[in-house]
Amino acid sequence: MLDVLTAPAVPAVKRREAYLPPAWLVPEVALDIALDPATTRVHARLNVTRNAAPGEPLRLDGDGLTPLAVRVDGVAINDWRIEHDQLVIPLAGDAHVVETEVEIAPDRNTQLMGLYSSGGNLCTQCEAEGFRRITFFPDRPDVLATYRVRMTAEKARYPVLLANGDPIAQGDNADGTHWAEWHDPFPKPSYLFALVAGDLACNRGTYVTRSGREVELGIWVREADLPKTDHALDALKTSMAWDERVYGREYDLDVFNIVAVDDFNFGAMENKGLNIFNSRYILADADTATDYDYDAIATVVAHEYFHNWSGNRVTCRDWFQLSLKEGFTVFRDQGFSADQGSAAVKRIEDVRGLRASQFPEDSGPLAHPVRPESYQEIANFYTSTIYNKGAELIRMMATILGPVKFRAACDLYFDRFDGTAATCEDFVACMEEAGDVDLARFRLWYSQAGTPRVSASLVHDGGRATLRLAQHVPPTPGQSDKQPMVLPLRLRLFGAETGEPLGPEQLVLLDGTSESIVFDGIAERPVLSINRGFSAPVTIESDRTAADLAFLARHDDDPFARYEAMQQLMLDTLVAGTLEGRASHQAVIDAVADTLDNPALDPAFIAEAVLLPSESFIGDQLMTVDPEAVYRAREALRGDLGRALAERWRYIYETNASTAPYEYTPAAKAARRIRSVALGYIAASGASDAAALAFRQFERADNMTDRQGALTVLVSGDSDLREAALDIFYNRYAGNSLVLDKWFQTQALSSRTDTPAAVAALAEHPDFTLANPNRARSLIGAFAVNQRAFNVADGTGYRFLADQLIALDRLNPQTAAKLLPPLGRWRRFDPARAALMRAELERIVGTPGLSKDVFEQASKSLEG
Ligand code: B3K
Ligand code: ZN
Repeated sequence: MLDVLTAPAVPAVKRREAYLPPAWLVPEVALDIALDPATTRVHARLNVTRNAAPGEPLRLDGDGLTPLAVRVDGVAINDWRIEHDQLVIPLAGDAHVVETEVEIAPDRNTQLMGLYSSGGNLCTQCEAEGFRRITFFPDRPDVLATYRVRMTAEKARYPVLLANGDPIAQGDNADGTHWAEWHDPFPKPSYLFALVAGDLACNRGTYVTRSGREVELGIWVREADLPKTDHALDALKTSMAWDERVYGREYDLDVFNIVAVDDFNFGAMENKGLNIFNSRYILADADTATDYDYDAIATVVAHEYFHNWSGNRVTCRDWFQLSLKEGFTVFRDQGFSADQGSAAVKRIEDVRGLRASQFPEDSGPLAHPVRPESYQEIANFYTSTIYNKGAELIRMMATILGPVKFRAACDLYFDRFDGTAATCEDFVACMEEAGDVDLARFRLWYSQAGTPRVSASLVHDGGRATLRLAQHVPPTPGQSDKQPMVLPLRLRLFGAETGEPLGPEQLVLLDGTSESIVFDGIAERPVLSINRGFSAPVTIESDRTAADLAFLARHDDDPFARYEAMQQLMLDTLVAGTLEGRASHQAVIDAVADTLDNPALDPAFIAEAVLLPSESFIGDQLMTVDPEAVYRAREALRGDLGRALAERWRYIYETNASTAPYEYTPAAKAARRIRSVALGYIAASGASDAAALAFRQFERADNMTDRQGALTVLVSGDSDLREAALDIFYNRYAGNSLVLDKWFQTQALSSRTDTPAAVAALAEHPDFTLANPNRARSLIGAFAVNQRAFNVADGTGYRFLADQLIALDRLNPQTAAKLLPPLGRWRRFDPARAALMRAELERIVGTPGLSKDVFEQASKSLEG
């Protein structure tokens, strides 16, 4: 007989098409919460109103909750029942007051969803479905309520009590507890609920909005971390001003608080008026944070702040619409960051990120459209497709509309849907209406998964150039036949002899399978610059020669296209080197030399342009990835570049050494960046003093950018200085968990052959723990994207990942599931590796008690 208790239950599938409006609305909520880490008592009072035909009972979601009391209109009732994790309450009238009481245990909450303890404080995370772990509620984003929250807690242990909205009242009780009441006047979905109770210090600031509202800003951290919060506070003020200037959006409450916590499943959370952040996206000083960290902090602070309009004031009708808020908000934070420094470098970084995370998603078993049709666990859909490809969709519409109409369309969207829960369709309809364009076929971007491939070939014949474009959207799981998409392609021709543009840039909307575009009056041989600024998130296959690409790397006036030409030249060389064992490196060497010698270029741009594509991205170009061959081809090219341009790298390294103390300015950042790129090439050249040079930089650095840059070089090498540097680094930062994460991560990313063994040993290190998501990701997540080490032929990398993932799933399913995708890439590898990866996926799927998060990812990875 089948044991029903242990039979693996396949989780229910939720479908977009099955959306029904809520049967009951909850215009008002009052929560009374007696906080205690072991037992917190939550009393909820909901004003509910009927929104469907009579007869429909009230259904409240609850995850792991038992009702201690249920009252309707002040009277205790017994005719409630529990059905599939829902509390079902029959209600006769059209409006009632429903009260429930539950107990929860924040200390035992290792999932970090709902109310949990972190570093001795109590905090919440509710998106997407965490509120149902705090109290019974219709936990769906289209039920918008105003919240009144009263918290009581031991005063000595939790002197600070924060929640959404504005503080109303507070007081002390005779028993050593105190209380505070907060009220949020803006109706919001439950996923935006938040509270924090803790022993926290505050970096305060003020911001006056353009209509004169004085907003009190607070960044709350452990007392000792206060000196590391100025950068985040500055970023917040800059974001507030930027959103007023660029989108006309003002802040709407009298207070805006941000709290940093150490244990957090992702980056940060945009709870109304009370953002809660992973401390890695708040804390920074020169000694502990890199330039990359400083940039990321500003971006995430801006992103969460921008959600106040794109997400909170206008929220999502259901979770299938997630990209409505996430894609748009990423697009907004990208625009913000582009305005803080080099827009060209920002675009390069964003496209590099898209190619590293979203393109593999789109070509693998977990591919899904920007607006998915179904899911088992919504937490698995906070993906690069929803966020980063979603942002590219907004960018394409902005390109098609132009800046003035795009702004008008955003205004229309915010005005029309303020205070409501909207859909992606609503957003596109606003773009159409205010932009006066037809986006009927553009909508395919929301429903079709897969990265389109565009082939471009240019024929020149007697004064006429003909550009032939054709597109193909590859099949993805569940979508075998694709229709052609609408692709906005910015393009321009350049004269091969003069190096001058042959006419202005054009925006071509390719919306059929193929199209020819004719250019007349083209006397000299034209070279094609296409998808400038990466105007469409596609892969371009062109017939441009190495000479054409080198030409564009020198003459193109679009910085992204210039970078792209260089990358394509490198990629072609590296693919040839991988497949044939050797390739001529001269064209790349000449193009790199040319770029280094060009005084007109921004050093920040040069640093990105001379970097080789990553091993993973080279692998993505191959039918079957051979990780060792990719590594060898890339090292061979790096070595040749290092030796052929040795004097230049030395010169750059010497002349960009800083004489002033650390400064986070675009110029100082660029100098550090190009210097670290130069150090990498000096090491790649095999120079005998490379390790000594890196070690000297490591020891003398007054900032983490230079220190970690040097450590990274040493850690992939085999000098004796390697261990010394690792020990010095570890001892210097023992007790600083964010920096120790870097210590783990740097080793997990090493290109040495002993990395798999080293990583397995690090998992036994006393400072390693699966309970802290940052630490788990710094070792396991980093290792799984180290193509050479993770894919070591004996399968030890795969086994390690599966072991860790199974262990982590028992504590924290969301974070475990996020680590799984590298195992799903088995189709990209040879049969032996594919079999080893599949075996680990089978082992995971067969694990008793597996979460639905990991089950969905692993089972789809086996099928797709
Ligand atoms: N909205 C949150 C992400 C929540 C993730 C839930 N699994 C942070 C953000 O995108 O701004
Ligand atoms: Zn977001």
